[in-house]
Amino acid sequence: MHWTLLTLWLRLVSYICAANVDPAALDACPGYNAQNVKTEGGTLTADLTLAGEACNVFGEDLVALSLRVDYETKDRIHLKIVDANSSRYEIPDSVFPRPSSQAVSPDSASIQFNFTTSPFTFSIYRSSSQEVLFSTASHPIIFEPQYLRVKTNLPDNANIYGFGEHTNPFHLPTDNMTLTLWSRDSFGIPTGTNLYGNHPVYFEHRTTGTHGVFLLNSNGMDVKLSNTAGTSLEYNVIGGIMDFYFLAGSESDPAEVARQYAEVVGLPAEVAYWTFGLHQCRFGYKDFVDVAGVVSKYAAAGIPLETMWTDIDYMDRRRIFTVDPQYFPMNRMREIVDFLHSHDQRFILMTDPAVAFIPDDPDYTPYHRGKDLNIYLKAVNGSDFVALVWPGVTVYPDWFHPNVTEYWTNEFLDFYDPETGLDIDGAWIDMNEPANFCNLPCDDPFQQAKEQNLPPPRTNPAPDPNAPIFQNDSLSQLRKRDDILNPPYAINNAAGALSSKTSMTNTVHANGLQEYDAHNLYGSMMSIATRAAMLARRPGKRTLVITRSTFAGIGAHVGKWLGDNVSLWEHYRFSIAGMLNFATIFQVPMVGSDICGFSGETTETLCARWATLGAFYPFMRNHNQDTSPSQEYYIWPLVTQAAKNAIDIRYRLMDYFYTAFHQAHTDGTPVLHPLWFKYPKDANTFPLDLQFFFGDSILVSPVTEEGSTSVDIYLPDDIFYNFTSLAPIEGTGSTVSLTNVDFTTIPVHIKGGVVLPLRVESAMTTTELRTKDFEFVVATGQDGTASGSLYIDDGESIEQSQMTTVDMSFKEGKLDVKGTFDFPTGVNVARVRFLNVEKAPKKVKVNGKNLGHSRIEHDATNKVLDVIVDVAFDKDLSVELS
Ligand SMILES: *[C@@H]1O[C@H](CO)[C@@H](O)[C@H](O)[C@H]1NC(C)=O
Ligand SMILES: *[C@@H]1O[C@H](CO)[C@@H](O)[C@H](O)[C@H]1NC(C)=O
Ligand SMILES: *[C@@H]1O[C@H](CO)[C@@H](O)[C@H](O)[C@H]1NC(C)=O
Ligand SMILES: *[C@@H]1O[C@H](CO)[C@@H](O)[C@H](O)[C@H]1NC(C)=O
Ligand SMILES: *[C@@H]1O[C@H](CO)[C@@H](O)[C@H](O)[C@H]1NC(C)=O
Ligand SMILES: *[C@@H]1O[C@H](CO)[C@@H](O)[C@H](O)[C@H]1NC(C)=O
Ligand SMILES: *[C@@H]1O[C@H](CO)[C@@H](O)[C@H](O)[C@H]1NC(C)=O
Ligand SMILES: CC(=O)N[C@H]1CO[C@H](CO)[C@@H](O)[C@@H]1O
Repeated sequence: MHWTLLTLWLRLVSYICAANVDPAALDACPGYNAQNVKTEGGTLTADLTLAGEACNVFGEDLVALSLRVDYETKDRIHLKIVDANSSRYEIPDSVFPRPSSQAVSPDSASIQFNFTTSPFTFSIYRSSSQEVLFSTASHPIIFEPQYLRVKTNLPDNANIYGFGEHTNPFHLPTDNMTLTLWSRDSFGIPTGTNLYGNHPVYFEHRTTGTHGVFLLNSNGMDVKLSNTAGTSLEYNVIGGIMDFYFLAGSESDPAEVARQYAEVVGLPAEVAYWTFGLHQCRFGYKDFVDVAGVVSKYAAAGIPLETMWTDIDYMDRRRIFTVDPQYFPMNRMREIVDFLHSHDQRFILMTDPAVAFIPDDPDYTPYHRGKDLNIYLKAVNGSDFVALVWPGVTVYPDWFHPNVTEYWTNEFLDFYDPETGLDIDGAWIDMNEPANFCNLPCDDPFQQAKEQNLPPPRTNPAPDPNAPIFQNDSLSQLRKRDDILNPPYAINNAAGALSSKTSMTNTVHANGLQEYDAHNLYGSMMSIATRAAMLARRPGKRTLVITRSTFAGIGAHVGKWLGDNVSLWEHYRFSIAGMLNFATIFQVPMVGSDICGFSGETTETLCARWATLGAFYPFMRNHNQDTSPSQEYYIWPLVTQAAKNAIDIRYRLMDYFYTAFHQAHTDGTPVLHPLWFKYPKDANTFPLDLQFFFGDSILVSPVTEEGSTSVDIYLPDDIFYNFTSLAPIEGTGSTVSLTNVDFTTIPVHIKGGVVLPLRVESAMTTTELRTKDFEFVVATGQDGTASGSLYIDDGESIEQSQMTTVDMSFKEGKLDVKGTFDFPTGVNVARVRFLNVEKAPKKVKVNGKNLGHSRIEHDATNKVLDVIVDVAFDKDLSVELS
């Protein structure tokens, strides 16, 4: 048989196998017997030996395994099963540093490991209630060279959240659901397919508590949720080892499991204050005049633009670390960056990993420097592996290579040099799955580059190199495997074969690892290298790096945008679930979706609604595709107004959100919360993914249908306040219909029980915003009290020497604002507004002194008491009503 035919035939057979393996056949596998069980303190070890005749479903069953269980903290059990006879691929510690173990005694632990010996099955249960959280009972473990299976029983209608990246509902259907983890350039983010990033973690919520399970494994996998023969969750993994972290979570506070997950994957990086400002981007800005024009037009429309971005258009023939000399000449681009910086605005550019492969062009030095340092990923025969990306034929940096950090950092220092190059404020990295346009078998990438017209020639005329810009400046104001290309168990990769549209799985890293194992880490490793390069450019300052492909733990380094979506209502709605996955579960809080949609054609009303929803994404960026019509906010009057209204709310809340982000960086508390995080006993909240909390207390409930001005929202049994009127609304645990929701507004409620710190007004830049006075809004809860906190620092240094940390609390008619005021804010507390106040009090004392009546106003309709305080915000403050 011809070689390729044989391969095809084998591939076909393997697909059929994967598709047709009867779950019952897997459950009939022999499993393992546990022997030689030893316990010492919080550690248990055992030998596992195959318990019967091998079933060899996707290869030969390993005969001997080793089990090790560690009670690492009182809330975390680490369970590891490896091949007893030889070492297998495990994620290198350099990429994923393991959390340290406190080696606690099982007696003090809130979850317990339990097991049977023959066959070996295990369960994890809650110590307090003995409730079983994870159990492999009646599902034997299968461990073959390229197929690992672990399956747990779940309660009926289990509430499972996480795994990813995916475009499914936040509350995962348990009915016949396959979640595939294999980084993929997934244009259009089709529902039910594997997307860019890989986060093998889930949280399960019950009215009795919330726990989490993380499988530390970077190999391709299918996670299956099924309702046939009881509800179950099954891991089908094509390599690596079984390396589980079980997180106890808590019986009352769902956010606890998020904090425990952060202990395993790392706390999210703190970002600079400015990064919460508005970002504008598109693919298809034609030249520098176009880019400058967008900046001017935002200014002219009075919409606060914080950061201007440019996609690959700026590059010379789409080669990284170049500018097109005619369309985006360096001197004019530098003028734009200088202009932005002199107006307290910022600039960000796209950098892809793939380096144009043009050995005969001595002028393209980024290629040659990489070649000299030998940092390119290698094909099996040892030559540099070539792929096809935007510039045509390319090579990929190997992020495991010992010289790669030097290479990448130097290219950044050189091209982004503030004196001679482009002084960017953040970095945007893309195509790092890594993406490859070459169709398998990809035996002639040069030919395919021609067929695909890569890089495409520019069709628009070049601009006048001296064209004036910024005229309307209103701002001046390694292991041998049988088949590494087509393993016997074919995961449900939407791109087909594992190597399709990416690097070949048999390519080899400098440390000997193959892409088969390390593929899912590529984008994360590029992220880490890029952050290091950015920190080298501006030592000591926080940076912003936004990536497409991710792996567990990457939030400690970078942020993420949700990829190439479409201007569809479905994607507008989905963006909330996508964001909740990253911000709430995966510990990647700096996340957002392309506002108004990346591809396709947005409508005025969709873009208006999306501008308002996007104001509550942690990362707020309008971005679209070169083939789509422009969608900057100033294009339509309705969108301009919608954007202004929502950005006004966001900017006034920016210190509240910055405080939430600081908290996330400190202990892993999520910056966004699904409703069930706040109402864990209210089962009505479990499926909700069209409403969410921005920070702890701002409930966002967008309109979700085209053309509609109404929306049915759920209000739990609690007190809420209309953010605009500040009037109280009693939630009763039922649906409330909101009507006449204008296209320029978005329903926002304050959850009772909070003292919110707000800036009294918004501003055109975040720098200006920081000069505005504060006001406190006291929104009491059902028990009549309220509390909150506020953290302020210089907004950009990694190490802070002066910080203002304030706690606000209200009870029995008295608001106390107490803390340390080391960071000089230079602003006042202008006023305090007390909500749900029926009658004006007789007296109001500020710091113990009576306040004149002219400074007190009571709005009986909305029950708001407005107290003009006007004191410097540099010491403790009390406001007493009597
Ligand atoms: C592996 O190790 C076990 C005992 O640790 C032994 O019984 C077995 O024969 C070894 N060899 C292979 C190929 O599994
Ligand atoms: C622990 O496992 C044993 C053996 O299967 C079982 O009898 C016992 O009920 C389990 N304990 C808990 C709390 O699940
Ligand atoms: C399960 O889902 C797959 C893929 O979507 C589909 O082909 C299959 O028919 C479904 N099976 C059942 C029992 O619904
Ligand atoms: C600048 O203003 C002029 C005159 O008002 C107008 O024709 C032009 O389109 C504006 N340019 C930009 C980039 O806004
Ligand atoms: C690193 O780069 C140097 C050239 O500067 C080269 O001699 C060396 O071989 C490279 N290291 C590796 C491991 O390729
Ligand atoms: C290695 O293989 C690639 C194709 O996979 C081929 O283009 C290249 O010429 C080979 N290099 C050597 C040194 O054989
Ligand atoms: C909030 O108050 C504003 C101003 O009174 C009103 O227009 C809006 O409809 C109210 N929103 C909700 C959700 O009740
Ligand atoms: C959910 C959804 O509509 N996905 C679509 C996104 O766009 C791609 C490509 O245009 C479609 O294939 C998906 O169905």
